[in-house]
Amino acid sequence: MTSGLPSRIIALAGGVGGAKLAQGIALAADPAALTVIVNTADDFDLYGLRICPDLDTVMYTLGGIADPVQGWGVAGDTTRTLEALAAYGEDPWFKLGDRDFATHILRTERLRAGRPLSDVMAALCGSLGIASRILPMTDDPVATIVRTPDGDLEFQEYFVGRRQQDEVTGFRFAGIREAVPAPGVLDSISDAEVIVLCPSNPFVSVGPILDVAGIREALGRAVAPIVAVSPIVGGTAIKGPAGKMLASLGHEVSALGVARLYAGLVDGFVIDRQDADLVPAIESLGMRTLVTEAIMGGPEDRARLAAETVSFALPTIAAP
Ligand code: FO1
Repeated sequence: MTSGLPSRIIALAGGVGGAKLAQGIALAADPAALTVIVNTADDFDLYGLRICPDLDTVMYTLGGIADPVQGWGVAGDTTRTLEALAAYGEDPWFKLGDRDFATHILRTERLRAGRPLSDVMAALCGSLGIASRILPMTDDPVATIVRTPDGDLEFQEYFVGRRQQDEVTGFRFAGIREAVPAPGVLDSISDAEVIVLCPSNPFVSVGPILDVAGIREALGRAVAPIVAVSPIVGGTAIKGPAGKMLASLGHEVSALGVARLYAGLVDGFVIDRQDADLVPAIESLGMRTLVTEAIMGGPEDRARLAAETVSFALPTIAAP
């Protein structure tokens, strides 16, 4: 491998933050070396279509067509379809662009024809020229339900509809007990040379992936070192509600708070320079630390963090 990075790298990812690091890995290593296992518990139905936000965010990002500002959706997309829906009196609360609609239409048609989600996504990714493998955590329907003082909310109602304002008192992943890993998920974990938990929300992005039957156990058995990148920098989530969730669920809102959630699972933890004072406490959990610039800007920055993260993971391969 010319990059010097391994040829079998696994990333566990949610949406925007996960997609950025996954893109960094694809840029720093051979794109074909990367398999991304993606959360599907944010998936839902809208206008009769199956929407898979995290899978699409990873697909558009690795395909180089993601909106660079939002991180989700397609760059330069128009909203004529939503405008037409609004003219019929609909409230287009979830912003689906016109090109994005094409993804949902085709996916829904193919799912209705009986094809599994993993197969449908592989075909869509192939059409976009993506050399990395993007796997849903499961082909089975799983839905995050967010518990709040006002009652249970479907994930996108909480996240987009109510702008993450509600206090979160817990979660439930409906369907998780019946879900089995998508084809390739367990094999890719056991074959991996390095496994990276992306800087995604530990509760609602990485959490559901770990809860699919057999995945946590496969990670426990994996010969590859497992490293996580903190989604919390300087006591604040880089993006999204992870900080608020840590607080309301009684955890410390810091990289240490996230490291505690991953204790026993990961061998290493990557944190930002701002959090360097947390190194002794994190290492006391039984993991090594890498202190670096953990906030990613553009592709060069993503590739830099990815290369540092994968290289940091590697010494444990050689460890006796
Ligand atoms: N996030 C928003 O905050 N508002 C939106 O209207 C929105 C639309 C959307 C459409 C397609 C898609 O793939 C993602 C979209 N997202 C939107 C992001 C998504 O809700 C979240 O990033 C994830 O579910 C959390 O990981």
